Amino acid sequence: MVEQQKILISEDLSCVGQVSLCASLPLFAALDFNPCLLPTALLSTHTGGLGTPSYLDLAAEMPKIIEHWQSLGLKFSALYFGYLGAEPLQVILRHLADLKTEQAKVLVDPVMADQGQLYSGFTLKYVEQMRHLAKQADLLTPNLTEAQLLLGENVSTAPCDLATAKTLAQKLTEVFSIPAAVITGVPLIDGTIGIIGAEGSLTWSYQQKRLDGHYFGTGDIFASVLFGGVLRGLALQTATEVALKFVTGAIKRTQVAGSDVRYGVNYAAGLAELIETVQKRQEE
Ligand code: PXL
Repeated sequence: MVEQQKILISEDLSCVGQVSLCASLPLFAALDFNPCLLPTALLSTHTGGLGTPSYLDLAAEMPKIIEHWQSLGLKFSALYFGYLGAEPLQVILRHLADLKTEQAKVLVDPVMADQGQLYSGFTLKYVEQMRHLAKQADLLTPNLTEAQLLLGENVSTAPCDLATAKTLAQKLTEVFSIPAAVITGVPLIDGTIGIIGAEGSLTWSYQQKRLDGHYFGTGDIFASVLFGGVLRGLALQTATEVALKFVTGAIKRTQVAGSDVRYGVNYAAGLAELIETVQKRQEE
């Protein structure tokens, strides 16, 4: 048996709703990683449609956790950053060098906005701070609104043409001097939703039919599977395809069951197939 790679996952723990840690942790474990957690906040639920959640910011605790890890000589070769919050983001920016090895791979999912609007509690100052973390990414996975905010462009939910979306993805890699970016949830002119990737001079896209409704946690699930796939050795474009298929399956299962979507999508039923797919694509 080879030793499992430890991965640092830093984002909130929303206790109900299958977003953030509640989704990333089982996904990375299923993909054969050893998940190490740096929770940024503890919430009773996510912030989308389940009333007003309790919210405990963990920024004061995070440095103590990191300090203990330093006494153990713990550093990570893979780091995943999702929903952080203003103070936790400062802690991460201050301590990133203490947390990562020299060759580490870093995914930054700059969770802060969607559909043209900042999430509640996030400000333009947060966007500015997030630009600093974006520069540290090996892979950046914003949705369209987050990409526009990071680039300081006008935020628009109007459909894009594919060429413009590809330029946007490439611009992210150039402006932040990073190897790769994947933009999710891009409404395209033909009525489909695009996932647009840029890695060096290569760009690609996947399009799918727009699925009705808003599904919480799907961005977190997508980014986790994407990063897990890449760390397992899949090409970024292949990992994008695998992650997209996994998320689409989870949404479809949830629709068929008629579940209350505020409680998240049923990704768990797709885990066995995901493990098999990643294994197979790894051997290609
Ligand atoms: O899935 C993104 C996310 C993460 N964390 C919290 C959220 C959301 C989206 O609503 O509310 C607390």
